[in-house]
Amino acid sequence: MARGTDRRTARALLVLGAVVPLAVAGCSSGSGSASGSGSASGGSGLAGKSITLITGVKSDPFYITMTCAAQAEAKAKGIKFTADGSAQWDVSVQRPLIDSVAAARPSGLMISPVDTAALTPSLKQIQSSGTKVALVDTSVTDTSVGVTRISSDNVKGGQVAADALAKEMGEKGSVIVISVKPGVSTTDDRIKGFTQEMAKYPNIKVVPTLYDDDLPATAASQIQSTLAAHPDLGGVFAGNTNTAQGIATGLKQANKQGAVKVVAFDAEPDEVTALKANTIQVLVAQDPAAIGTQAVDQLVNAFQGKPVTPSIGTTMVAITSQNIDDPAVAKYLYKGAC
Ligand code: T6T
Repeated sequence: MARGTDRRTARALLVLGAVVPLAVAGCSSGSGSASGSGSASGGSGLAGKSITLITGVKSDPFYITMTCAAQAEAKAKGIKFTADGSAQWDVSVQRPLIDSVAAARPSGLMISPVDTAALTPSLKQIQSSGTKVALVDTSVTDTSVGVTRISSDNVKGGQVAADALAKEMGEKGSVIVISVKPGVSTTDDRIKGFTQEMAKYPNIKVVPTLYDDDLPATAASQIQSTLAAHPDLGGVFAGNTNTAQGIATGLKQANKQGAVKVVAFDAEPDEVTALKANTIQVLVAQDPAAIGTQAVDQLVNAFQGKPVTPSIGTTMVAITSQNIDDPAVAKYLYKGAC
């Protein structure tokens, strides 16, 4: 495809989700867990302020990218910054991290709660003790939690995934969604948008969604059993990174790569490799760096008594083999380290 066409494709797709001015994300050193401190002057109202970030899964490049950007932004503002994340997508694993924040009482908490309800009481307690809470990526149902919520428009991302997958499948055949687990705001919204949009394609049958607990090995075996049960399986929507990795592995093991079309959320390095190998056809990439940067900025506003934006949507882009090398797409590719 001609370079000019690539550029038009990328630009057209950049309007996914709310279009907001994006800050340039920077990185210092470190990996998924990070800390650093700066020296805010007393006059800025930021002296002694601190932010802690707790991500969904520490080793996930989506959250590593968010952490790198947040760390750099906090450093630029002269704010002490620490980050940690769950070892896996599980309430019982994330809860002790939240408990330690409750004890440390930082000025600000950025958190990606792994469940829409289970962690709400702890977050409300932290908030009532004076810590300003920013929900980043995932959120909780109780709208009293968080001075700001920053994420992609995940319903929209699911709709885009459905249209892209329907096109890849020639608008016929069976399709399945494999996702993390029920009760996760982001992935629930993706499934909602996907299912609504797929209803527009009468010759595509959507079989019941499967959940892999964010475990690639589970997704790999689920796609293989789905292939056995639905020989006309033409497409899969992978709800996130780990799911996509597992599906790519499972399809390769079944020698079905390229034959069964895959649209996946996110753009971590292994997914990009699978896209280039045509095991995955479309990636709906988010902008985790923008989420991290803007959350720090909003917390700083809260610390300084300035207006805080309660809800911010960050952009996404649909990446294909046609636009993967376009410079406009580069900033949406996730990092494995800062
Ligand atoms: O898709 C992202 C994130 O948006 C979601 O909430 C959980 O999974 C990821 O971290 C990717 O693995």
